Amino acid sequence: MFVNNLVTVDKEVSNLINEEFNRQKCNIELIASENFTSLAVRECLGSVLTNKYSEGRPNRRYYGGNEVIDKIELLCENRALEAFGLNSTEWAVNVQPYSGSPANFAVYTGLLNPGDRIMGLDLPSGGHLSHGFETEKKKISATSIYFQSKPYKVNSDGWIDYDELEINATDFKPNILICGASAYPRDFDYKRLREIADKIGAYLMADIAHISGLVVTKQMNNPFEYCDIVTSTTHKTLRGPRSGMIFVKKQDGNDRKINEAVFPGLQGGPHNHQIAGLAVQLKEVQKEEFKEYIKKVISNAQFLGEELKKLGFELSTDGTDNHLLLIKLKNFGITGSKMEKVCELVNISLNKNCVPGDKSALSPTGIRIGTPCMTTRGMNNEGWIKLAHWLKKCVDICVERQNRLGKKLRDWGKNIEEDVSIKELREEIINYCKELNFYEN
Ligand code: DSN
Repeated sequence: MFVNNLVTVDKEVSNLINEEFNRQKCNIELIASENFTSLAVRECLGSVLTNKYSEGRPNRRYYGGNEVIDKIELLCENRALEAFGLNSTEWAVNVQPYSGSPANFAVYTGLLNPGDRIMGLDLPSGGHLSHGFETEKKKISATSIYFQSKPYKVNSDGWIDYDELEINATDFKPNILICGASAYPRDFDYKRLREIADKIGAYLMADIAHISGLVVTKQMNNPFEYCDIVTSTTHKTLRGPRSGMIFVKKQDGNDRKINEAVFPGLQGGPHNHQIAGLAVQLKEVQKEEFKEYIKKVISNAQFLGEELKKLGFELSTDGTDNHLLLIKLKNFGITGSKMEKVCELVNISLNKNCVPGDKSALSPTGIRIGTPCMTTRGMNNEGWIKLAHWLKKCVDICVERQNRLGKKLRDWGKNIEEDVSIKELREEIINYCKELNFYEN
């Protein structure tokens, strides 16, 4: 007989999960690509659905015993189409991708031949690795190893330069033109992108991983009006489990080609617990409460941006249309790495990020912050104002240490854990976080 309870079976892992629970609870989470799932989604993730193999498509599996799994996957597909307002005669969806990068690779694998061309927003301009990232010296993403890639970029103010994009696309003639980003605070001009794609005979693909919660609630432009393919992760603004989706127009047999690329091309058995969690969340996102939540995610990002500007922060594109802010730190004379480090020590999670004008992706001078997580926890205007001041305090700490100890990271960071101003700020933030909603309250 097996003992089932985690704390009995493995105290070490159980304690680590509790440790992570407390870290999340006592921390201001500003990673723009994260969120806190609902208990309902987590119940699916910890369910018996993880036990089942179901390679293949619903009702056409390579294993027996899938009568329930078929119903779950079909429910998830139907809800995905319904949530995004899509007609099943025109669009198909595959909910089996393990996450966003595998979803994107499956699209290229299904629709292209090795060596064909893709074009997406450059990583240092806010794009994603899986849109073909490579440096001059090295092909970094497999998407640039197996396909030829040439990026387009943002201008010095941080906006996508569509005129230059058109010139480059006309010259390079990608087979797939990709729009979508990981660190772009503005919306996309899908109509213009469609015109460019049509001019060069390319498929237009949107990767809405970051903004799918904003798209599903119609708070941003609708990529489905213009694109042939739309991919997304499901755990960011959508607030679902850690998974991926591919929507594809039923033209040229593309739905079949992409299904075959997902399995047997690239993946094995679908993660059925994730698919069930996604189905639950796709029901949730159709409720008025979720729309109100997303409106708050956006207004909180805009509110925080204005508060930060009052304190001397500079924002790429001077603001945001979505859930994230890209903050330039050059005017303070510090790097993103130093800011990330001090923030981490005071229990604020964010990440260093390239901003327009950065020469080296290894030493970015900006940070990226997002509002989805703390909006989920119910942070109000008073909290966002506090946060703006805390972030300014972190900048001041970085600058003070730099003046006293020098710019070199090793000198600057000497005994940083002992810094009294850091310890005091950390205490203040922990006390604040304990008052916010988390799973048990
Ligand atoms: N790593 C994610 C992000 O932080 O934007 C994208 O995949």
